[in-house]
Amino acid sequence: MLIRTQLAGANGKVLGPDAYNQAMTMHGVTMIFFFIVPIGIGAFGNYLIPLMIGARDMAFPRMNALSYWIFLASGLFLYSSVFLGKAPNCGWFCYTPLNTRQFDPGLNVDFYALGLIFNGISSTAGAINLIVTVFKLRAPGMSLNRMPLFAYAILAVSFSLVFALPVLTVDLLFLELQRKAGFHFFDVAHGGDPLLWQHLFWFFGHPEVYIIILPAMGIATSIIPTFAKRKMIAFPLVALAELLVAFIGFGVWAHHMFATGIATAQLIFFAGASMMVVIPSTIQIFAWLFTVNLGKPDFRAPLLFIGGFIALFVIGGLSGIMFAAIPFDQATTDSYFVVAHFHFIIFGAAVFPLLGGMYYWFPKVTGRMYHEGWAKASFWVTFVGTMLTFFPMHIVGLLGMTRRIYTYAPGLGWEAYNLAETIGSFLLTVGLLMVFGNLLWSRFRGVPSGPDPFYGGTLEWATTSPPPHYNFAVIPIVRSPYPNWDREDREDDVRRFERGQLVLESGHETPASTVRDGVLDEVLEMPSESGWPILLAFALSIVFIMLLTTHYVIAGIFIAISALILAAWHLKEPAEE
Ligand code: HEM
Ligand SMILES: [Cu+2]
Repeated sequence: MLIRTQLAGANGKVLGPDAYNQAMTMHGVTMIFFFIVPIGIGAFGNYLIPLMIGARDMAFPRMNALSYWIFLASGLFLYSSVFLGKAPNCGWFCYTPLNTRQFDPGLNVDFYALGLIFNGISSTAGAINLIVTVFKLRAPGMSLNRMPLFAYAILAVSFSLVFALPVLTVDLLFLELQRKAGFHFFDVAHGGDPLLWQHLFWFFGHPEVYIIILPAMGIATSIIPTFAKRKMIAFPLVALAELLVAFIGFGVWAHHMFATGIATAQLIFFAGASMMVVIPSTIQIFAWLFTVNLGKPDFRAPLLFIGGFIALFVIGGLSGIMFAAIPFDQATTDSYFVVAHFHFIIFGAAVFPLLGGMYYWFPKVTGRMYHEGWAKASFWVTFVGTMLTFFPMHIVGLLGMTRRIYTYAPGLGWEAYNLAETIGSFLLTVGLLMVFGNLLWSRFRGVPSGPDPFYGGTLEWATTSPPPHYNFAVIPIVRSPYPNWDREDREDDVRRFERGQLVLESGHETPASTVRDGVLDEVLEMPSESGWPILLAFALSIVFIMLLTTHYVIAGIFIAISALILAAWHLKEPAEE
């Protein structure tokens, strides 16, 4: 909002150039690494996956805690730079040579590099945890072709994180070694290459955009069947499309580098691959639309947000395909047309399903209903605000406004569009406050919802609202992708509970099953509460602070302490005793 206020008119005086660079960079870095990725896998993934697959917990509960504490610690680490006035100021992709000590000598870039390496540990551990949970902790009978589409989306995201994040970590490591120890990875004069930074960054960066959107696609495939009152059409194709989006996403990174002078003969492959992404994306769009049209849609707030998502995703997707055409990209790269494109995709196609998902699963999380009328109003205000904020950016971009400028001169024909964008962003803010206000109010005043107010098809609706910490009193047996609609099986759960079958009530037990067919394999004894994760996160925070302030000996000591904590963590697992 600071950025938008500064750009509302020509010659803005709200932020000076350095303050603007810090605000713009922190907007991008926070939104990508500390909001949209963690809310997808860390919040929705963590909360829903065990419930949807009929498990009692994630595969590695203590590593899960570690992921959370490192997420928090790395966020505090990075945000301390804001209060020190030394926040990253090089843009969210922080290109070289701007990121070198010669051009950015302060701690700003070191906060960026070390903060993201630190944060990467959390996401990588979280991704591994989700992969093992989805593959090994599904309820008996939940074979891969009966797994919820949300789980497919989360699986695709987690594999993308595991393959993409190490590349970013290496790139950031190279940067810190060049800044602190005089290495020459990106230094032409000593045989390095500034484009290496971009290749490594976007090899991570493009899959990152699918890591952002796939949880949202997973939420859409959960909400649509419930409110269309029918199963998703082409289930296997939609599952495959979710995986394909992630896979193709690893072969397009150089479309961010169409204007760097790389030979066209090389670029055309990336242009072709970028166009190919349309196929799995459109398969999903048509499957969503046909399922709604062939069903009996009930446009309650969650489905409305999904409707908004589809409309904004199509607008953002259409401008995306335009960039795959190299000449068009070379004319518009780094203009506000790009900023418009990725906000339609990120805000429209990722945030809207997240907001719809908050409304959809609110009754499950709290046991209370949100206010439907207020929710519908919050949708329309947010939708109109989104269109007004980001659509004019297309036009002012084509009129030549480049991104990252902290102000502009009058008389270029940009004022009206920027003013509209800023008014839109305030309207959008009102919409978001209405969503959160509704949820906060309903948390205390909402009418009781019961376990299954919308009659959803997946397993989270088969247990109480809120669910007990062990999720299911009796482990459900699954025979279709929509087990909660298999009423007979759910009634059989009660009978099995009375007979004590698959109740698993001694200690911390959860079933494990085979990867493909979901056949009950063994019963796992899960670890119990532990202080090791928070202790390890704390020790690692000291390591990163010492690396930032170049106290390498103390950093070494705390690396040793972290290793000791990790060893102790595995020595005395109470469960085994
Ligand atoms: C809430 C409403 C939002 C508004 C009003 C907004 C506004 C803006 C503006 C005006 C810029 C361009 C800054 C410039 O080039 O100088 C920008 C950049 C950016 N935004 Fe947003 N944005 C919003 C939401 C989001 C969300 C939800 C995400 C991602 C989850 C996001 C990610 C980014 C990124 C990555 C950049 C690029 C920063 C850079 O150039 O380094 N934005 N945003
Ligand atoms: Cu890309």
